[in-house]
Amino acid sequence: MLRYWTAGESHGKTLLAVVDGFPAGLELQTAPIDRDLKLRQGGYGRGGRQRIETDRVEILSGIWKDKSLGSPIALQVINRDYKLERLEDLQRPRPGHGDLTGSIKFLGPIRSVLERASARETAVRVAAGSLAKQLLAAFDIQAVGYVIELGGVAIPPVPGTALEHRELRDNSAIYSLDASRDDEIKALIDEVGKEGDTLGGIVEVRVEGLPFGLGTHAQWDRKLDGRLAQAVMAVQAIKGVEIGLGFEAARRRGSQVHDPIQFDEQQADSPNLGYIRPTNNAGGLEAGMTNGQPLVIRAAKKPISTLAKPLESINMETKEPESAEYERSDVCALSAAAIIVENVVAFEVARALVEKFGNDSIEEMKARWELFQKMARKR
Ligand code: EPS
Repeated sequence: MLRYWTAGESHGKTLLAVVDGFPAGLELQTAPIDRDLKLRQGGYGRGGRQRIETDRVEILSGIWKDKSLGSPIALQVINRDYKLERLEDLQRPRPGHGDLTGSIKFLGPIRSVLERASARETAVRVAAGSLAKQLLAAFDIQAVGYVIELGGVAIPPVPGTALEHRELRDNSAIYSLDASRDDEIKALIDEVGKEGDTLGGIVEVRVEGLPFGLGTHAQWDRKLDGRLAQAVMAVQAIKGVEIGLGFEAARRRGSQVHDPIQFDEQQADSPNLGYIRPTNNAGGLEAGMTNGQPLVIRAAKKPISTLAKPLESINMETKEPESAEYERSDVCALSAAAIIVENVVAFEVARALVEKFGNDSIEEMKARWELFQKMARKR
């Protein structure tokens, strides 16, 4: 089993992820992880914290001569803005944050909850996902996330491969696939920021090169669509997840939803084994398993809950009405969410990959992948 946990507070000493069950023998690089960390810090609308931090990963264990050992891999991203011991508590909980509920649940200070609830923790989730992407890349599986809607303004995705999408995304200040819309969206973020407000939106992740049969129909907690939904929903501020057509499928007739099955001998050697679908409304998943088509998943992110023009709240001591607390924050972190969701999706796909092909060594995984493709081609 491939899994990970994280530790660390937003203004604590460091952020850590322990990745367990990563196969042995894969050459690992820190540069692609650092690139993802930098992307996560970027995007138009980010706040002052990102000018303090220069997130970089350190691989603390599980590696020897640049190759994975098969033992747990500890990843570290140090917080430059370490000041937790000096910070005071908050008295006026921010609506939309974990402040009120967390301080009641744990019978403790708001600070103790907000420090861990903060989206700062996604830095090490990105590091873990980025490591998983190096495993996926060994099988020519590519994941890419981008913004498709911001503050109610649609920026529709364009057709293309994952590599083409990544290039387009990396050329956009918003991380959409259409940089010609950047100025319009930046103006919107500026305007909303001046009003002391925040913006959310929708990101999409596509994963290409997937074989048949990752995940299973056989048990609810091993269905890949369910696991992806959990991983994505567990990203801070995500309030909705859809796969393929998603909610739109509910509005259409069956004939307008399900993807016809065709066969193209020319593609028999690719991971889809030659089975092609003229549409991909299922988003690459049927019965909780990958079906050889690209995986397409979207996530809706609510606007950041720390508002410069705060909403109504109460003072926890006096119970009198007062404006919510304001701490330095971002107007919009949707671009970061495109990177975060890309990486948490990649981790779940990698987890399903090792479940199917084993996680002792990369060499054995590759042999089993080849064998499966050969056997499946005979079906
Ligand atoms: C974040 C770091 C945080 C916030 C943001 C995400 O830094 P600070 O709280 O020191 O300004 O910019 O956190 C939140 C949106 C939140 O709600 O806590 C980061 O690195 O992503």
